[in-house]
Formats: sequence, C-alpha cells, structure tokens
Amino acid sequence: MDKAEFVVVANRLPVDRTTDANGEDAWRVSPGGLVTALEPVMRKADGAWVGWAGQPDVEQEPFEVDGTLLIPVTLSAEDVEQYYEGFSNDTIWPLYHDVIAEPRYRRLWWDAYVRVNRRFAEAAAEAAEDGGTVWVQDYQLQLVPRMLRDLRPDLVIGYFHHIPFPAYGLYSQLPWRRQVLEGLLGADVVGFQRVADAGNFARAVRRQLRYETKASGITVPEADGTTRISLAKAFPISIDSSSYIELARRPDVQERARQIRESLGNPKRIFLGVDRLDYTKGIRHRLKAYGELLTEGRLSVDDVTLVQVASPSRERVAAYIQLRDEIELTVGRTNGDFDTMGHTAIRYLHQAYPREEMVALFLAADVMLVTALRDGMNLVAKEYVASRVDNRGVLILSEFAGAADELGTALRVNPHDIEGLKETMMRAVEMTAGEQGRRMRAARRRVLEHSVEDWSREFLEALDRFHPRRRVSDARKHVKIDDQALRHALGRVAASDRLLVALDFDGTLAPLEDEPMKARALPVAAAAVAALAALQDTPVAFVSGRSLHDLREIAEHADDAQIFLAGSHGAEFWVPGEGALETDDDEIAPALRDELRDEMTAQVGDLEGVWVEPKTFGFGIHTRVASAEDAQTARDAADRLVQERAPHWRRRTGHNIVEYSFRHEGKDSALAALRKRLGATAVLFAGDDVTDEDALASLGPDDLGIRVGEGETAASVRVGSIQELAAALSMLARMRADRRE
Ligand code: GDG
Repeated sequence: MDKAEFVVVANRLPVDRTTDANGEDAWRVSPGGLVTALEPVMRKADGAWVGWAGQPDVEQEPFEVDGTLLIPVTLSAEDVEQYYEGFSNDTIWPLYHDVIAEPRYRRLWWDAYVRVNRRFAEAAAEAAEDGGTVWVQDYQLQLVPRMLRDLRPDLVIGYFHHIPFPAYGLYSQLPWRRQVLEGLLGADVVGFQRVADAGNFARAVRRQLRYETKASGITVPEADGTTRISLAKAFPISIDSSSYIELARRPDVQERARQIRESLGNPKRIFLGVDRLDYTKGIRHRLKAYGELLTEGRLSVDDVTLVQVASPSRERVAAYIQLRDEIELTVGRTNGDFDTMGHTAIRYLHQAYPREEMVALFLAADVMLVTALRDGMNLVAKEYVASRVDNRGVLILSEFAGAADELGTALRVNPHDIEGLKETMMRAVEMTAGEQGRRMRAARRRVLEHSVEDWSREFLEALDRFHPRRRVSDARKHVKIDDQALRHALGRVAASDRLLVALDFDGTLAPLEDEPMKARALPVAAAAVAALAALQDTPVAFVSGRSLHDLREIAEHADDAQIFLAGSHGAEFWVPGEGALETDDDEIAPALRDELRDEMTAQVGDLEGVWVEPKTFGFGIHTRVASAEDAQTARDAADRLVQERAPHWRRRTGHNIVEYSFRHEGKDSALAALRKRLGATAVLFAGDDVTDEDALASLGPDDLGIRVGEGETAASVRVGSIQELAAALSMLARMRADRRE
C-alpha cells in the first residue's frame, strides 16, 4: 500500500454503502461538511482517510474513491455497542453537553474505547508516510493523538473537537479524565469550536495534569524527559456556503419552496426546525413554547405551521429511544388538539432528505428555530443564513450554540426560559421585512466571509506553523548549533589551562517542575557534572537564583561536595572545604523582607497555582501552573507592593517567576567573583533563562556561553534541550580528560 502524506482519521469513512443498478455493492460519497472541508486538501495532497464503514463485522481492503484512499477499520458488533453507542454516545456525548442527559460510566465501555482507539491509531500509523500529517476528528477518537505519537513520533498530528468541551466541574466526573487529556495532548494542535471550549480544556489540563499553560500553548512533558508544546485554540467550523447559495438560486429549488408552502396551506408564517433527533438540540423546548402559544391563542394554526425535520440518529441508544417517544407523544397531542382539516400545527418528519430539499425548506421558512441546549457549533444555523439569498427570514438562535459567538444579529434565546422563547417567537413572527433584511445581511456577511475551506486551511496552517520541527529550524536560524560548531567551541575551551564550568541549575541541568522543590538534575546531566568536577583544573560551580539553602537541597549537594555554589544570584556562596561564606546583611533588610513576604502571601496566596517563594534576600512569585489571568493579578499585586514599600529592591523575571530582592548582585557578578577566586583562564557558562543572560553577556572572547532552549541570547552557541547540554558536558569532560593524558 502506498503511504499518504496527509491522513484524516474519523469515526466514519466519508462514504455510504449502496447497491448499484446491477445489484452490486457500491460506495457513495456522503455529502457531509467534513468531506467538503477536506476536499481541497485531499485533492492537493496525496491523501488517505481512515474510518469505519458503518456496518459491523465487515472486513474490507482499502479502496479508492475520487482519488482518496479509504482505509476501513473493522468494528465488531460488540465494538459498536461498547465503543460507539456506549462510551462515545452514552458517556462522552452527554458529559460534554453539560450533562443534559445522565452520562453512564462503564468500565467495559472504556476498555472498548481504548481498544478501538488503538486500532484507529495503528491504521493511521500504517497509512502515513514519513514525516506526514495526520488530522484526527472528534470525540470518538480522543486517545488516538497520543497513541499515534507513541507509534510514529515523526508525524505532525492535529485533532479537532467538533462538540463542546465542558467546564472543569463537569469534566472532572469522568473516571478516565487524565487519560483523555493525555490522549488529546498527543496532538501538536488541538482545535475547538469556541474560545470557551479551549479555555475549559486548558483549565482541565492545569488542574488534572498540572501542566503549564501560557496563552494557547501547553507544555507537555514527554517520557524521555523532554518537553513539547501543544497548541489548544478555537477554530470555529463553517459551511460550504457557495454550494448552499447555488442551490438557493436554482429555479427548481425555489419552485420546490413554493410547493412546500402551498402543501402546508400557505400559512402566513412557517417555523422550521432541522436537527438530528438528539436531546441536545432542544426540540422538546421549542415544541413546548410553540404548544403554549397555540393554547394561549397568541398563534393560530390558520396562520402558522411548525415543520420539524428530525433526522434519525443513534437509534439504539436508550436515551434516544426515550427522546423519540417523548417528542412523538408531544407532536401527536399538539396536532390532536389544534389541527383542522385544512391546517396542521406541526408537520413532523422523522426522515433524512437530500440537500436540495433542505435548501427548499430553508427558503420556505420564515423563522428558523435553533434552540440547542448545548451545541459545538450548529451548522444548520449557518446553512439557513447562507441559503437566504433573498435576505429574508429570521433566525432564532440559542446562546448555547457555538454559532451564537459569530451570528450576533440573530435573535438570541435561552431555550430553558420558555417564556423568553415564546416572546422571541412572537417577535420573529411580527418582524418587519426591513429589520429582517438588516439582520440577515449582517449574518450572511459573517457566514460568507468564513467558509469551511477557510476553516480547514487555517487549522492546517496553524499545525504547520506550530509543529516543533519547524520551531527548531526557526531557532537554528538565530544561533548556530550544528554539532561541528559546538564541538569546535568545546575543543577551544577544553584546551584552556584552568577552566571554570559554571552552570545554572533549573532548566539547565534539571527540568522545570511545578513544585520547585521537586526539581532534580537529570541523571545524565548529574553524571557529566560529576565527571567534570573530578578532573584537575576544572572547577565546577552552580550559579542559581535559588537561596543557597534550597540550592543545596535540590542539587543534593553534600558537605564534602567539590562543587562551588552561588545562590541568590551571587549574593550567597558556598566553597568546598569552607562551607557557606558569611553574608553582610544589615538588620533592616531582612525585617522588611519578612513583612513584604507575609503581606504578599496574604494578598495572592489563595490564587490557584500561585506560590510565594521565600528567598534569602526577598521573595519570588511563581505562576507556572496558574491561569494567565491569576498570574497577571499576582504579578501586578507584587509590583505595586514593592514599588510602594521597597522601590530600591531589584526585580527580575524568569520562566514564570518574578523575583524581588534587596541585594543587587547578578549572575554576572557571581561569575566575576568565582573567576577571580579560582584564577580561571576561561569560563564555560550555560543557562536557559533571562537571569542567565547577565552572565552570558559578561563573557569574554576566551570563554564560551551556551544557551539551553529558545529565546533571545548573548550566548554564542545554543542547544535545544537539557539532554543536549548534558551530552555537550560529557563531551567536554572527555576532551579535558584526553588533554591531561
Ligand atoms: C456536530 C456538532 C457541529 C441534518 N438532517 C439532515 C441533514 N442534516 C445536516 C445539517 C447539518 C448537519 O446535518 C448537522 O450538523 P449540526 O452542526 O447541526 O449538528 P451535529 O450533527 O450535532 O454535528 C455540531 C458539527 O458537528 C460540525 O462541527 O456544528 O455542534 O454537534 O449540516 O444540514 N442533511 C441532509 N438531510 C437531512 O435530513 N441532507
């Protein structure tokens, strides 16, 4: 099988099985939004689509339709029941739609979900070419990104979530909440419908996994000790508006719209609802509001009709069977109470129609009812707007549908508020043609200027821009880090008589930790440092912003260690054989320090994820696991306090930390003091943070500065990670040892 450079993974293949004229099995492309959205990409790229063909227990070889390779994933009847109807549609679907129906948590279903997700991941891993792009779709496949990354770390992986992502209070019900988050974070870009969904996701990640989130980026630690960034962001989906416009302009479709009106007795106003028969769509609420308006005599079947298309959906899931019963009971009762020989209250159609018929219905309808209780986007709202080429018609739109973020001129409703819904329905019925036109024109502008093609392009561009491979190459432009340059620079300092190796600790030798006292050097880095410290004429020092006390603890620095320490950015020293040097504090400074520290803790200590770190000469505000908003509040409060009470203190910013200190030493002065004391002929300094830049900028032509990771730097060499630095330090130790032989 040929490998594809672009692979879509979705629960369903974009085709339905049919029978052709000769009675043979055939495949027909199902005209869904996703198929349309991806068609241009599929056409350009060498594309494949992995998915289920829709029937259980059918094993089938990959086949080609319209130039796209379709790769069927086989699901047994049991898989369908447990993975699809069970976990996807009876656990995740209700939970993610704000528990409108009660989610059922069954371990057996979860096991099937894991098993089937793995099957999809394996099929995608098999299909994609080296370095290819895979785009995973929707909530049935939330574990695929992680599984796929483990199988194929070379791939660029995107995921789009079509349904809402719930608030943390609800999400936390899920017994497998960590696994699902980890599954999604296997993707380089995780796309959502609304900004609020991306926010809920980031919050769940912070609360459950304690990962750092900054703007839309989430720092994801990998098993090998490295980290990568996943982007979690809103990419609101849209529709193929031109095809709706084309249909709406077709004379036969317009004629059909007239026929529909006529067949309903040419009522003054037609209300329309078009939904999959699903409890999230608020069909019951709209039937209730409509029924009450008829009962109260505010509307009459002589003047109005409601057409409700409820296309069959998930017919084997208990909640859907019950919903259908309830709706059909309500429709039957309402019609029984209000129908006349010539007019019906509700024309209820439990059927699916071709798109032409849908557009004819849109054109026939004066008022479109979209009353979802919760909906990722709701494409029907956009389809109605696109179809109204005559700039007429009124859209009533639930504020709980993603589309409400974009369609500001629709009449917005809270569908739970039946009185409010009734008022809005009356307002729609009475709206003048002029007001309809103004509102519809603005809504159409919005829908037409952002098509589904724009949606997929924007997502894939973000994926391309955001993939780490690309970022590394961008970083490389900045400072050369190719191995040869690094080896050459190391060789140069390795030849110096007395080389001081001075290293920052956090982020340079040890990965950054959410709980700062848990930081420890990577074993490979610790081994390289030990090898250097054991050599003659190669003194090693850790130069850190931490207090000497904390630095000794995290560096596991024993009393007889041969490593020099500079704590508090060089305001405190520890010398092998001598221990901690005396510091010359005055008495006022520590008293003010204690006061401000306490005051700060009282002001921001309750903010989630914010931590006030006591420092020897002041304090630090850590915001690594706080939301952007809380981090800003904490930093503002600290700035205000220090400016007011101790304006002479020094302020420093680092990776998610702001420090305030009454001592003004920096890592540059620490380095100068060490250099002098040790009589070094050259210095190698490595660091990852802005506070390290003081030291890097102070280096002379015989020295070597190494920056770990990204960011502006004065260093002459950059390495991508702590691992790479550890490798460089071991290489240096070997070079220094060889030089001595
Ligand atoms: C999920 C999210 C999100 C319906 N009946 C017929 C028919 N349809 C078409 C509609 C529309 C589509 O099905 C339904 O899309 P929605 O967006 O309204 O809702 P979901 O199916 O729940 O979709 C949703 C969407 O994914 C995309 O990301 O917007 O929030 O829940 O296109 O027109 N089409 C035809 N005959 C029917 O009888 N031809």
